[in-house]
Amino acid sequence: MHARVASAGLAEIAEKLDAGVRLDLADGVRLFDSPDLLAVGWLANREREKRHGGRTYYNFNIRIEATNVCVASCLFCSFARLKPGDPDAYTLSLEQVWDKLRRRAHQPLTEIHVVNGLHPDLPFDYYTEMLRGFKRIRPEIHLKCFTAVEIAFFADLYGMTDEQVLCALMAAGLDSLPGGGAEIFAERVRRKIAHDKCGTERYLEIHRTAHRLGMRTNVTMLYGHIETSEERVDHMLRARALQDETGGFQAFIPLAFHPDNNQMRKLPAPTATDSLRVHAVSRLMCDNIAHVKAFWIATGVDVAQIALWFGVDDLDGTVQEEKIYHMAGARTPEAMTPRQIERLITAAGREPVERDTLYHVVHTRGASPPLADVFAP
Ligand code: V47
Repeated sequence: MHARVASAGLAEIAEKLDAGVRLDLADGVRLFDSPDLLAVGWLANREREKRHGGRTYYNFNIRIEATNVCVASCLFCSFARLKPGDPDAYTLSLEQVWDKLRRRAHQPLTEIHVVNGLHPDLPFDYYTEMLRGFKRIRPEIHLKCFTAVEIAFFADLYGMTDEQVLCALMAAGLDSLPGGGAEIFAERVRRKIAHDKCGTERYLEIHRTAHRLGMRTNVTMLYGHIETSEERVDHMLRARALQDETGGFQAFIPLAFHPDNNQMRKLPAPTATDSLRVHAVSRLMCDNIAHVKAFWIATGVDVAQIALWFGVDDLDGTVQEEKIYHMAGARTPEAMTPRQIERLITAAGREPVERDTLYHVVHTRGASPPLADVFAP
């Protein structure tokens, strides 16, 4: 074991990891409390390299937010507008939504990621037709659309079960679910920051059902607001427990809270070291979830790049036209080209791999030698 890990008081945790013994809540909290960020990162990097070596995934995707009209009033949200008539409220017509894809006919996209507000007045057909239209225009593109919170909302609004909603959307072309809407699973926090949308049990149940129906999904965690270290670790453990049951999660995605223009604007944004630590602890706790993704729009590009040595093996995608974070103060670009993403990864001493949504390799460029020891503190 590295001396630094021992002097950081993390020897017992390193031994557990060596022996394949799972970390528990107290271990996770210790990882958050340890003053030595590099020691925590070293452990996370070791787990990352065991699974992926230096490989770092990204995908060529677009984000479409078809409406920001939303009946929920989450304290962290700067994107939602409560009523269709509000000055900044918008709802795109299906033609406008499809045009976003048509305009990118020249791009070798492999994924469309759709997240919307919870609009009270649209018919269910709006969503099924949206998916059918995407498949008509580009049948080969993977559709990762609608969070579990949206699925629960559709079920309640249209008088269907969660499973019926999922099946109808799958019949229209849905391929997987994104991980949004998880926020923090602990009831204390969820009651405060997201009191009027689907609760933790239902979020997890919808992912369970999606997995049973054969879809893969992601799971997120919104960090850096009012949650404690214990609540962060509890969140990771609840995701891990469902993964033990189903194996359907592909990636765990920590999302850095952005405080501009929302009801928690008095809180400071999480710092760079907090972000690095959250990603590292996620890698260590979620031992059964293959990928830990840094959403560079949320962390900032620089932190996302450094996180490649703190447990992260995935940088999400080219994204394009992101609104949720930019309305909350993100100063990151709205898109990166595959070349820019690859340059970031290569400059970090990692090996870029373009993947599709299901982590099939699309392209590998410039394999580099094993890098396990480069990071030894
Ligand atoms: O659930 C909203 C978050 C999420 C803010 O599955 C905010 O591949 C920070 O889930 N500050 C939606 N975060 C985005 C999302 C996502 C992103 C990237 C990849 C994937 C994936 C999913 O955005 C929401 C919420 O947790 N969010 N407002 C804010 N002010």
